[in-house]
Amino acid sequence: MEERDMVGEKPSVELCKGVNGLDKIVLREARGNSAEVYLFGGHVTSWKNDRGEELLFLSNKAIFRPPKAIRGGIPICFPQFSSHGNLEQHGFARNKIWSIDTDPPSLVSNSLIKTFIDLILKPTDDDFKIWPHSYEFRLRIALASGGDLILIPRIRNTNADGKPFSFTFAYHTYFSVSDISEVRIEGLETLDYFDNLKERERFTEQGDAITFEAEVDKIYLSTPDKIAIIDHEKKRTFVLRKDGLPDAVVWNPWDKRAKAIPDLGDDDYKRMLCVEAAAIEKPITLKPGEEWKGKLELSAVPSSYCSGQLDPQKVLQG
Ligand code: TA6
Repeated sequence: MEERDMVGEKPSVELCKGVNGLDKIVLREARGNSAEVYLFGGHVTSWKNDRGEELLFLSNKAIFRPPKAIRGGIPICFPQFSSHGNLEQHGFARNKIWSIDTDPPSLVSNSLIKTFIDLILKPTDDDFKIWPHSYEFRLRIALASGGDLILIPRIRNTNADGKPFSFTFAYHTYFSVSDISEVRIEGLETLDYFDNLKERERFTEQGDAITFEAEVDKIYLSTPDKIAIIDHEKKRTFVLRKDGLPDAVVWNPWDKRAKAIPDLGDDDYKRMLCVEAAAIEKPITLKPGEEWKGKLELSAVPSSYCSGQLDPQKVLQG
């Protein structure tokens, strides 16, 4: 694998070649946490803690051949979530080759975070035929010193014809879990959701925490800014903190549907769970010159941290 250092001020950010020679950026934070990002899709494919444990699920059958989106990691759904519109499923951002943004406009963020990369996606002439809008989609991907993975998307309408545009958005995050039957989500109970398995009808969640024993494909609406995924067997809790992304999709294909997905192993559904910070119910509309900014911060903490002094409810409230 060919590797070279990028600019000196960011010594732990390296551009190298990944699967099939695709450009990949490796972020290494001083304490040993790391992340990998492909320019194809602006796609995070790996996030590891300081013990080298992988925290994201990536399918062994992932194809890594544009324009087929990579199965696993964090695909970006833009400008359309799922089939909620006329574009291809989940929009085109995950199918495009992004660029490194060498001179991004300043971003107010934690100045202690030194390990990050800025990417940008802009439309080509061909893209105009699919979605007739001019935009700049900037994405900062950062690793905080505690290992948190932070994603900050900024989308600007650069239309010269005075036209606004609307979009829906999701970070289709595949978390790695020990066994889906041992996992529960806290923070979504009692909320309304659209059930994709029941013609997107609207229901209200009745149970306590959300657990899994069959296929699930739901869009929870107006969700809290924090959601916890508790993995009992791994004794690990993922905490999602989000801003500007009111909805949360929960997806697990379970056995039958997993078999029908060519780039997913038959049993992979047991080891993955998608919890996706999103803006779907109310599309975001930008007038020319306007910019939308969101944020997703992912932490992985030992569950003891959540069940003792800091229980899941406290994680969500605190
Ligand atoms: O986010 C859930 C979902 O929209 C499901 O309906 C399911 O199809 C999944 O995404 C995967 O979509 P993909 O296009 O990546 O195969």
